[in-house]
Amino acid sequence: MFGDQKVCFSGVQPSGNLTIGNYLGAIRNFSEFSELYKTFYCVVDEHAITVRQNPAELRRRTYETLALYMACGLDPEKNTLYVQSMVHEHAELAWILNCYTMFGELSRMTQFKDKSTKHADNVNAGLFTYPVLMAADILLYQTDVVPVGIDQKQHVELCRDIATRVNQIYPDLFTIPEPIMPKSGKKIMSLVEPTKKMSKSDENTNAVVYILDDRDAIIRKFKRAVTDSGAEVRAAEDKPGVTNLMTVYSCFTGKSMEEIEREFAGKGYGDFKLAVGEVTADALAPVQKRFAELMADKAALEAQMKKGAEEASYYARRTLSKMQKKLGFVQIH
Ligand code: ATP
Ligand code: LTN
Repeated sequence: MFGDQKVCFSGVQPSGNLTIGNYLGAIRNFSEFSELYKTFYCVVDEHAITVRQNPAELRRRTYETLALYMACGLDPEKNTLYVQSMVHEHAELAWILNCYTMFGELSRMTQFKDKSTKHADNVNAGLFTYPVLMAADILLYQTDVVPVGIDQKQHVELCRDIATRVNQIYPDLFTIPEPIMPKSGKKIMSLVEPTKKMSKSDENTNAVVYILDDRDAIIRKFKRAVTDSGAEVRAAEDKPGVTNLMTVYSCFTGKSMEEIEREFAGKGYGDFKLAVGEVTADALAPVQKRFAELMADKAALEAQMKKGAEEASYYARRTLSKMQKKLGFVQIH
């Protein structure tokens, strides 16, 4: 809460081309909070450098992620859209919160375990303290709700633990946030290994449908998607491939799993996969069109970054300075 207004915060890393997992699990759901909440949506470039990035690509993707926020329906007049590194309070609060986070807690984070296995040559301290920076992002804005996919739930829970610990020493300093996940789409799976999360950093581009993929690529990837033995379009635990495609179809059409089963009864996987590709391409076409228009005006995106950072700083500064004062840091105005 800031004053009497509830706050919603979320972030996406500019660490690769955004996927339909990012879209269905997170970004698509952001706009539903715009009316009732004060909303902050951040492009978290400081999180992205926990794995090596090419600077030119990181810069380009930062513009693209901001443009995608807007192309997915976030109006910059109703939402604060900005880039994390342009608001220095994030890194400053993260340092302070590091001193209130336990080594053991961070060691238990599954994302750290996964990423340190995947990037075994670069298990840097930033990868380890990544969730602390994320806690700083959230707590700086006295956030009530954090819309995320299920893979981020553990990080939001750690953020709650950190905030509770700080509040025990300095009462009411932070609002305790709640993770919010969509009913359907909180974990879209890889098209090649449907027991693994679809991830924008997957090297196999056939496993991933990107928001910006063209119609042919989308249809081709779904046609090639790994399905299970049998030929029935039916959701089941032992049919992760088909179940995942049904989830995507359900997210884009609003139909329930039962309705989908009925619709494709007696039809083979081929017809079904084509239908999933078509609804996905149809849903993404307007986002792609708007994205292209926004990317054509770099100056407008930069003006938006500047405005967003100024808005965010106003709130971030208030929380940071409250924390610093409690800690005993000298403040001279
Ligand atoms: P990376 O592969 O680089 O770790 P990522 O694809 O997991 O990245 P993030 O920037 O870490 O993407 O995530 C942005 C948001 O998208 C988060 O809220 C995350 O939970 C959500 N998300 C990411 N992948 C999926 C997925 N496959 N299904 C549902 N939600 C997802
Ligand atoms: N860790 C998140 C991105 C992220 C985030 C946040 C999400 C950084 N800071 C604050 C919600 C709130 C991820 O998706 N990997």
